[in-house]
Amino acid sequence: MAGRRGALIVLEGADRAGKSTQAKRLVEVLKERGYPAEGMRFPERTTEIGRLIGSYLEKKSNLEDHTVHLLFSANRWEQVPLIKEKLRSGVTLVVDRYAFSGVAFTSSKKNFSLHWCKQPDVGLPKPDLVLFLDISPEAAAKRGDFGNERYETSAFQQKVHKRYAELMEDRSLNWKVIDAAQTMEEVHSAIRQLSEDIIQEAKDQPIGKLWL
Ligand code: Z5A
Ligand code: MG
Repeated sequence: MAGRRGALIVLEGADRAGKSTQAKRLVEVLKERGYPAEGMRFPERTTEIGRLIGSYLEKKSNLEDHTVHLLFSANRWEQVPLIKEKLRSGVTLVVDRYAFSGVAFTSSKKNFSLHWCKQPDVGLPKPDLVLFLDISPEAAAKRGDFGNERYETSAFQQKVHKRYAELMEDRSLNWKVIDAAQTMEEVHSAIRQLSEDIIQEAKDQPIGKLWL
C-alpha cells in the first residue's frame, strides 16, 4: 500500500486576523495528538528571493509591481520540492499565507486583474483546506495599530478583503470561513476540528494542482 500523505492546510486572512498565532498552535496540537505536522509561511523571508521581498515590505527598497508579484510567486515555487517531500512523507503542512495572499494583494493595486495575478501560481500544490480567518477592520484595530510595512493601511486592506471574497467564489477549492473575532481558543477549536477531518480525507488522495 502506498504511504499515506499529509494534508496541505493554508491559513489566509487580513492583517492581525491571527494567522500566525493559530498556525503555531495548530501545529503544536496536531503533534500532541499524534499527527506529524510542521509549519511553513509565505513570504519565506530567509531565502535570497525572500530577502528581496522582505526589504520591499519594510520599504527599504522599491520594486516594480509586476516584478514583486512574480518574486512572491517564485518564493512559493522554490519551496515546492520541500512541500511535496513533506506531504509525501506523511507530514501535514500548516501554511501561513499562500497564493491567495499573492493574488489578493497584487490585484488590489491599480490595473491588475485577478486573472493575470493567478497565472504564476497555477500548478502549485493545491491546498486540501483553506481557512479564511475573517475579521472586521474594527475588531482587528483592537489588536493594535497597523505596523509600518507596505500595504498596512486600512484603505488597501479593504480592497484586499474584496479580492479575497472573489477568490472564495471558486468552489473547486475547499474554503472555510472562520469568525476570527472569537477568542483564540474558540478559533483554535474550529480550526482543529476542520484540520483533523481533512487529514483523514486527504491521506489517500493525490496532491492536486492549484487552479488547474
Ligand atoms: N503578501 C503579498 O503581497 N503577496 C504574497 O504573495 C504574500 C504576502 C504571501 C507580509 O505578511 C505581507 O506580505 C502582507 C501580505 C503580503 N501584507 N500585509 N498586510 P505577514 O504574514 O508577514 O504579516 P501579516 O500577516 O499581515 O500580519 P500579522 O501581523 O502577521 O497578522 P496575523 O498573523 O494574522 O496575526 P497574529 O500575529 O497571529 O496576531 C496579531 C495580534 O493579535 C497578536 O498580538 C495576537 O496575540 C493577537 N490575537 C490573535 N488572535 C487573537 C484573538 N482571537 N483574540 C484576541 N487577540 C488575538
Ligand atoms: Mg502573521
